[in-house]
Amino acid sequence: MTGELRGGRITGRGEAGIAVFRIRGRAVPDVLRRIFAPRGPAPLEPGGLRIGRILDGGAPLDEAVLRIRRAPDGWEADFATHGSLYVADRVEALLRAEGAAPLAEDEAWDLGGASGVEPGDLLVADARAGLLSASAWQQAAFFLEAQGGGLSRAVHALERSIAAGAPAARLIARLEALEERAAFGLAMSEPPVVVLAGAPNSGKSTLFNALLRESRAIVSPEPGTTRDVVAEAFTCAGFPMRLQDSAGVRASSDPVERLGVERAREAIVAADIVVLLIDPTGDLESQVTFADSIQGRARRIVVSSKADRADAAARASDPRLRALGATAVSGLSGDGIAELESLLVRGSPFGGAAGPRQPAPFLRRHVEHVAECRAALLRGNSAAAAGALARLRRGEAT
Ligand SMILES: Nc1nc2c(ncn2[C@@H]2O[C@H](COP(=O)(O)OP(=O)(O)OP(=O)(O)O)[C@@H](O)[C@H]2O)c(=O)[nH]1
Ligand SMILES: [Mg+2]
Repeated sequence: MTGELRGGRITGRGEAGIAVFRIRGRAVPDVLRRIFAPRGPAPLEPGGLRIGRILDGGAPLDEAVLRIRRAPDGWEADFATHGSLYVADRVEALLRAEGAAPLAEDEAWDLGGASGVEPGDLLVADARAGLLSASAWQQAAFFLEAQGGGLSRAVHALERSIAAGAPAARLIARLEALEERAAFGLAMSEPPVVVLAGAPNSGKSTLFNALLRESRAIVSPEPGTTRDVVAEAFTCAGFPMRLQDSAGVRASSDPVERLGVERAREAIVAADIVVLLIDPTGDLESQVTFADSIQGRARRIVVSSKADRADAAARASDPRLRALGATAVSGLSGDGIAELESLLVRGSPFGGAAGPRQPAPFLRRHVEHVAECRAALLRGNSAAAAGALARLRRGEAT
């Protein structure tokens, strides 16, 4: 890391509103003199923001906003240009022509946010990848905390306690607390799959659209409308989930509908949570039989649909519906949607005691290392336990 100049684009490659570049090293002041023309007469100094133009062979290429700060080996400059492919590629070429070596992974993303974390900490990089793909606010909050070093500091503290010879029972209790939150963390990386299932015409596609708050799936009074499994990312009370609409399950002579029913059955088997719709205005007997057939495969939430209809409300007290613990919901009016969302959160790994600001392992690799550490402590091998945690932070395989 003692090169004269390292640099490159620190935002992802591709067309975008802006592209951000970073250069580091002793040569930064000279390079900036050649490729950046600041607006105004003040010389470039560390501190503050400057507006100016990037120069390509002396001619203006684009406007840029520049920030300079002192770094251990010279200056560090970040600058943002417009994110067109042409401009970004030219800036990359200019930096290469200036002799810039690529930034190391941890230099590229060090925004100064993670305190108490060693450079190159892979848990921070893992969290950053999660943050970049976050689609729900609880998920963003969780990964922001981990990216700020929350999980890394928890792992570091454990390593220090192992080195200090803390009693194994206390260490194991702390590891178990981390493991208890693993399901919560893993669900942030691999959102739980929720499948809407039920008889044809029971209102699955209408509910699908209502939960997504957009008209995504075709709705029609014709039973057997949905054929394929339709999947969408779904934010449930701020938590990330995958929502799937499926074909209504019934015996059919239509070969395409039969394929659809087969896919629906596969989706039900693979689901983390099945929301089973029962249309109280339809034939209850066959729907209850279907409900019984999918008990135990996944978590099941039974919904009594079309709650806005008077004839549906009239059958809400039917003992068969009550025995299934059905919640009344209307995809059409929105009644019961908020209750269904809170049932979904409670039925998912997000429903436990863990919160987004608590450190939790969030990749399978993390969970394996934590388990390896605990197993080593149980064997009385504290060196192996510390090694497992060090590999966890460095991102090495178990
Ligand atoms: N009043 C009322 N009608 C509903 C509601 N949900 C669905 N419907 C009606 O019921 C019919 C079937 O709705 P869909 O949402 O297409 O039902 P589905 O379960 O997806 O049906 P398939 O795809 O055929 O299995 C349509 O005419 C809808 O307008 C509801 O909450 N209230
Ligand atoms: Mg449908």
